[in-house]
Amino acid sequence: MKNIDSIGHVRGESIYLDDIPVRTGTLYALVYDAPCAHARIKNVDYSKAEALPGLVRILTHRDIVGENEIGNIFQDEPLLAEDEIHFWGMPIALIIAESEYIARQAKKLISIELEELPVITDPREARAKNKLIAPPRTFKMGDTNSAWAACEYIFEGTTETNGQEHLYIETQGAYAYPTEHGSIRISSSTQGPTQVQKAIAKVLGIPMHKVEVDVTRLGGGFGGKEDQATAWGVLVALAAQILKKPIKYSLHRMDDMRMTGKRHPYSSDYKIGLSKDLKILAYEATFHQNAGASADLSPAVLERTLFHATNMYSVPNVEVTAYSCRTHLPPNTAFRGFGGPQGMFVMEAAISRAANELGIAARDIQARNILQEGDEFPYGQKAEKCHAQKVWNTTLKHYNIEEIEQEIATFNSENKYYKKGMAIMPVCFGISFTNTPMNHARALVHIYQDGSVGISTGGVEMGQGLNTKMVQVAMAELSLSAQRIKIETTNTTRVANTSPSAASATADLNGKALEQACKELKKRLIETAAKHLKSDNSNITIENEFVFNNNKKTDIDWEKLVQLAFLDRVCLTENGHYATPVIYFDKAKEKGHPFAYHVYGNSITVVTVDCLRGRYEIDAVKLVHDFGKKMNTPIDDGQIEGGVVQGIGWMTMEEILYNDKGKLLSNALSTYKIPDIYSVPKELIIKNLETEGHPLAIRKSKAVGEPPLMYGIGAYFAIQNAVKAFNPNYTLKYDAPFTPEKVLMGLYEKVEKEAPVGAEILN
Ligand code: MTE
Ligand code: LUZ
Ligand code: MOS
Repeated sequence: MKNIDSIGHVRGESIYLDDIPVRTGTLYALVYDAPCAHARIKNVDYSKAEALPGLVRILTHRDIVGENEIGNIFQDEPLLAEDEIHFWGMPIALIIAESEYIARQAKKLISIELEELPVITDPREARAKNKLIAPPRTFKMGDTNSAWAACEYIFEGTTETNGQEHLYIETQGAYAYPTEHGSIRISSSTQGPTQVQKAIAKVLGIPMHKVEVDVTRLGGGFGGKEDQATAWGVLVALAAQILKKPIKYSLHRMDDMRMTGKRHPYSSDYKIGLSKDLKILAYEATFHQNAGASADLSPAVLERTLFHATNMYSVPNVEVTAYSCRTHLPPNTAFRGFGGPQGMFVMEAAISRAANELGIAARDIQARNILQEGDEFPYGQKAEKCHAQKVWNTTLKHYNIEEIEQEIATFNSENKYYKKGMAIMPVCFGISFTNTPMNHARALVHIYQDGSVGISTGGVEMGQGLNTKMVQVAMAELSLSAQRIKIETTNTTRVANTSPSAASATADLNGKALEQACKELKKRLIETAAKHLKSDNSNITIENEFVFNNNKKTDIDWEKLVQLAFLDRVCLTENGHYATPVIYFDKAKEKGHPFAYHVYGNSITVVTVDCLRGRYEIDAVKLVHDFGKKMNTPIDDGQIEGGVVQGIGWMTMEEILYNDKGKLLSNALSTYKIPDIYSVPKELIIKNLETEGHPLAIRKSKAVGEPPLMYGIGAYFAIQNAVKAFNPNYTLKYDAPFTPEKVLMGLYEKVEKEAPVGAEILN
């Protein structure tokens, strides 16, 4: 089935926040944000700005009736700065004007007096100064201390992974207007409507039932709107409450890049020990997460790093510790993979390092340590329905790894200034919010008198194809055609207390709730049919919009059936509720069964490095992915393609830079390079691993949103191998992204100066 949004998107008819027609009298908001990263505010002078014609009001923390607090996991994040600034871009005041242009003019007229304070941007420095968001966490299995003695080889090192800007096409934004009885209605570009509702209620000092949050769809979220859409929603709601006017705020791209958090940079240490026959006997790692100025989702991200520290390998002795370090950067947040990629990079770096030292291929170590059915993860869950070995073998066989390696060797021996490199990147990703209480959802289904169906769920469409999958679920459960089904906006008054659309679990959780609701409605309709046909419920089926009695088609079609039920006063509305069974986690022991299931995959990445320029191309990413019983090929393959390219961007070109004063230097698309059409692998082949699918996945079709991003990690190691092929003196470094500048430096690191490189070409 095609994505139900395709035609609307192509015609420009799909509605995003900025497409909502504005009401008469709408005013425009703009944040006045901190011009430094850490300081005490001595005085802010708004008087010149306030005198500007068309300026309506400037709001500060003093205007807040409720609490000046939007922190979610921890209450450590003021909406508007009070006495102290914690990061460059921290909101200080909200300018409200008759137009965005006037608001921008007014912003220039505000002046501030500050007493600057020391700035920390480095997580290791924060740890040394004991600036932690929360106490560190350790996952432990076996006993690494005694295992080292049994190891033939031990290697230690450090790694760095940088942040990543979400660059959703639609920037953050919200539009609020007051309704009656002191209530407020907000359209928000958020992955978490309930989170926005809750924070508004708290800041405005009103109950949640007075706040209605509505979301049609997002122009991308990628985790950046899981928690960080909240501030903008609260700000416009606050202004609407005070001014009793509709207030709109849609962020300028550069404001969004400056003020919002990104993927967490990590600085990590590893120690890996292997037996003579390359079995990984012990693995230790210490992760320093750069959380930024407040907690946001950092503790949850940190935990997912620990959960994925050993990726798709079985290691008997593991001890991994993670520190969430408070710095003066914008609070970092969820980003596709949610700490998982950061953890897996360190493991792959350790393997790469060991392989290089031993003069073997990384895949010799990888192959020897693949997770097996029944193996225990360091967090206590056992690998069940484990496809790790199958996905590994299928990849190597299907794509003929020996042939790929031979081709690369031949190419490299025949070419002096172009070198190819290859890497294998397996992925094992756990599906469920690691915080067990978040794994639930609801769906509200109305069957209208004419037989058409309206569905509301708690899930947010952000380009991942959720709504199409929800249509497919209802079609299957009610035996209906797609045209009869409409997916409504996501609205807190129709579906309440939702978890954000995240953790790749949205289709599973909301789809299962929807299945539940449809099953109940179908039961009622079958009872109606049985009554009218004077038959037994068990004899009735509904197929292709017709009632069958004892497998014989009757003259009752769907519309007639709904009419009969309506006249019989049968309830044609149902609310389904689903909570993932089986899962639990004991944080005191750091053991449990946190995931409904795991997604497995494996990929081969081949690159060509231009050894004169340091540029590279991704020749191919060939992968085998465990989709389960795939319910929508175009959508799921699209998720893989997008995830792979986003992962390659993180690993190779997207370089977030702050100066030591905490100012974002990569603050625009001219200074922050994201993948374009030329960055896409020349060949991207997706093979479906044939399996049964998983009963806890929606229609046995496994979650696919985040896992593919981690295939992109292969690009780092493939480029590294190509650099090594050109320059044997190059010392392996694990400092992502591997930008063309770093590649060039690596190519000529410690190279003897005989003739200028490329001289013979010039001659
Ligand atoms: N795909 C598109 N097109 N846009 C997005 O914003 N977000 C990703 C992934 N794929 C995203 C996307 C992230 S971070 C997650 S968690 C999942 O989609 C969320 O959707 P799901 O739970 O339905 O997979
Ligand atoms: N969000 C969250 C997530 O709150 N918990 C999670 O485990 C998670 N995992 C991935 C992405 N977002
Ligand atoms: Mo995705 S990082 O769970 O929004």
